Amino acid sequence: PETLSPDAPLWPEEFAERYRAAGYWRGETFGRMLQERAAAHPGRVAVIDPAGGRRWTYGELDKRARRLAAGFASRGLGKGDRVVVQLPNVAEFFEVIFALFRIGALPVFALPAHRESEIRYFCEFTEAVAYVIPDVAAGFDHRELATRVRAEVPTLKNVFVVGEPGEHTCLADVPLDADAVAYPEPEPSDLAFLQLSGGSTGVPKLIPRTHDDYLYSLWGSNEICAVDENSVYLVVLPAAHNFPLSSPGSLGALYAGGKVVLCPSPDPETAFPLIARERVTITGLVPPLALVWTEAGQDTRHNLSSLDVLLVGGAKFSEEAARRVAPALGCTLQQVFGMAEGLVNYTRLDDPVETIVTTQGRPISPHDEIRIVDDEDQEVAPGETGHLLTRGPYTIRGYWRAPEHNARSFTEDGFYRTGDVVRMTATGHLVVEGRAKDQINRGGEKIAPEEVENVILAHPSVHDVSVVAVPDAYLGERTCAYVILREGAEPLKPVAVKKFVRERGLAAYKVPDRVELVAAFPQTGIGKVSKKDLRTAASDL
Ligand code: J2J
Repeated sequence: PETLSPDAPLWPEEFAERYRAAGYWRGETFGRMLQERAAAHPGRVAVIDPAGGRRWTYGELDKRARRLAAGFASRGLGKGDRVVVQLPNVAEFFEVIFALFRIGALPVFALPAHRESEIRYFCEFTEAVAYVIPDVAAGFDHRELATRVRAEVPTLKNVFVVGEPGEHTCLADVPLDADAVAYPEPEPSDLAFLQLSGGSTGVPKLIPRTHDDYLYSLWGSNEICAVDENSVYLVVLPAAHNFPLSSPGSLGALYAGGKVVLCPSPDPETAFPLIARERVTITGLVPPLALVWTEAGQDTRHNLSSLDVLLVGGAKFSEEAARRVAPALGCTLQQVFGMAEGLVNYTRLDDPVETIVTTQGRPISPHDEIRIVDDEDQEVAPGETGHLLTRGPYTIRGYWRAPEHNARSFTEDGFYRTGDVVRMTATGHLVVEGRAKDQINRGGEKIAPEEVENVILAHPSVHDVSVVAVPDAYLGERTCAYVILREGAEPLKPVAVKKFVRERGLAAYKVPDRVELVAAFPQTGIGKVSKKDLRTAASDL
């Protein structure tokens, strides 16, 4: 029988016991973890934010988190409350999430690129009580968006702003004396936060992760990526994304007592001087960025000699590109194939080069169960390609408040249907061969076609729409929207469709790269739109 929390299915007790007995779930929480690190080495630097030249020690980060936790608690935030956190790569990100971890409130990890459509949905669906934003980031005023969303979402009482608050609350005004307010602490088996799924449906699904399971994924990753107290992790991708957060990411580095350096933008001009100055040892990139860094690394004047490991993942990294990384940047490449739902695979640092450049790694844990199956859920022969299903000590048993999705996305015995098509080599490494889910992977940024289609369908001139992936040399995939206009409708320029999507408040990376007007869609045998034929057509554009 499954252990059911009201909001999400968790691990059945026999599995939870097994993971505890194996020593994977150590009974820690994020709040206590940071407190212990701060007690052990208060003066060691934890977070470096080049903006304002800030260097917070473990002692300072912990003190800030405890003071902010007291302030949040005094404003009525508490255990189980959802708080949408949307911050760029700034030090306050860690102050905020560790404060929320302490009081047991659940950060909902929005990305900086998200706009009104996504944010309103996160706030509404999670019944968020608070929303944390920067004032202006990348030229966008988040305060105005927050004002509109707050007017529409009755649960949303607080908007906390890093910077100039406008009509909202300045985050700097929230902290109180750390002992000013008493609050109950979360248990290790409690939810710690809600992470976002890449999505293949009309609205993004939310991924409930517990302290126990996520902390295991961190120290498990640290062992595999050789992260220890001497490691310096550079956060290049958006800090809230699962990859830079946990594989092994900023939280892995903090777990190990290492340093986290925040990179305000991912280009080599910004990142390389930071690597040289802070002696960065490890970072993670999506494939398109890895290509740019490889190019730039060949003849850079910056000293990158501290860099030991470059993780590349989030989308398939081509073998030829993978071969160029180590020579150009003078570090070891580590491929990582992970997902916010759980399972993370790494090539090992001592794997032969051929394995590192031709596979996407093998699971963190001996208790990660892998099944590769055909369309009828039957296991394929060893080495054959099939659908990847997985179950294990840090892979969720269900999405948050989504019983119908869960019936489809999980097997009856609790395996997660990843939607990825893979094969396993004789050494147990996985090779990603494709994807069965209706998702577009635009250089690591995931797009659910249905979400974009729903927005375009709202245009009065549009009769029908289908969004598909187009192969792209740089991003791997780009998006193309095929549009059928209503009879008698004014012809619609492709730019007008893009503008419409943007104005509806969708993140910029979801705006179709290309729009094609057509009279009809190719159909499958049973009269459904054939996305396969559309993709073939799109690849010839
Ligand atoms: C091919 N496809 C990959 C890879 C992810 C570490 C690294 C990445 C993510 C991530 C993550 C891939 N080759 N190397 O959370 O902790 C595609 C698969 C997968 C989906 C998950 C982490 N690495 N993918 O990308 O939740 O399709 O997590 O199912 O964003 O990205 O996306 P996401």
